Amino acid sequence: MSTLSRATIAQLAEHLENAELQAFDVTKITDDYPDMDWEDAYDIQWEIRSRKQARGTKVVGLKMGLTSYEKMKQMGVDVPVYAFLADYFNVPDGGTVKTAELIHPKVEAEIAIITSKPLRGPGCTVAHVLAATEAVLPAVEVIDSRYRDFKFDLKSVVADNASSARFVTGGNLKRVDQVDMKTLGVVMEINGQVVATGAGAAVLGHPAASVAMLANMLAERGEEIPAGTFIMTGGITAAVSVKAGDSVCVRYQDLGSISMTFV
Ligand code: OOG
Ligand code: MG
Repeated sequence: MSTLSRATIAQLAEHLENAELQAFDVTKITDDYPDMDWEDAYDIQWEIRSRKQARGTKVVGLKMGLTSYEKMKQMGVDVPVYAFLADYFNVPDGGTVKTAELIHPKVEAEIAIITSKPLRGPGCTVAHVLAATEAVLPAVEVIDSRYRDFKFDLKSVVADNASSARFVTGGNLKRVDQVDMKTLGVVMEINGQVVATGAGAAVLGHPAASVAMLANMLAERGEEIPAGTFIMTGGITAAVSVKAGDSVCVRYQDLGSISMTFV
């Protein structure tokens, strides 16, 4: 059940998308719409997605967020969320991220998969996800909440496309039977210093559980995960703030490393 009118959803989508495109921060939308519900929040996110697609932007993947206890603790929330990845979010491995286009970026080490078959909930499990995983690969997400000081609640962050801003992928692509996503270790370095470490199990016990949850959440809107979808399963550690001049390198057990420089 949604509570907001179509006109309000369209207006909030435009407001949040402008904040993203022009890199200015805004107050959280639940301050003005305290009664908005989950469906309203996802309606706004899907409206932002439609606005981008209408301009020719391609959706190149999906992501889960707030899937690790570190992240939930950092942000003071308790339920995972999903969002979409647009083509222009993608930065090549070893590339540069322009901080002038962002508000207050943070980096996250994630494990990503590419599906080989469609996944449809409800009732999607880790087993279904493993059987439908074409490949496992490393990814680093650059998040950039449009909300002032990264202060938000779950509905506000869902509407804001879960803070999605940029992502880098690359490294080595492995078949699902060649890696153990659960014990897979990651080491994040900024300017050569280790700033965070973790393992795949930080993500809901197993990164594939995050994808199963995505399929089950999409099912509530009658949507599925198509075959061939790139999915980032969520930050393993708390997100780390970065600024112009920083170089980030994340090393993944068995999957190589990913790096980028902030300018
Ligand atoms: C929301 C996005 C979280 C993740 O991987 O947990 C996310 C936020 O923390 O701003 O992408
Ligand atoms: Mg993330």
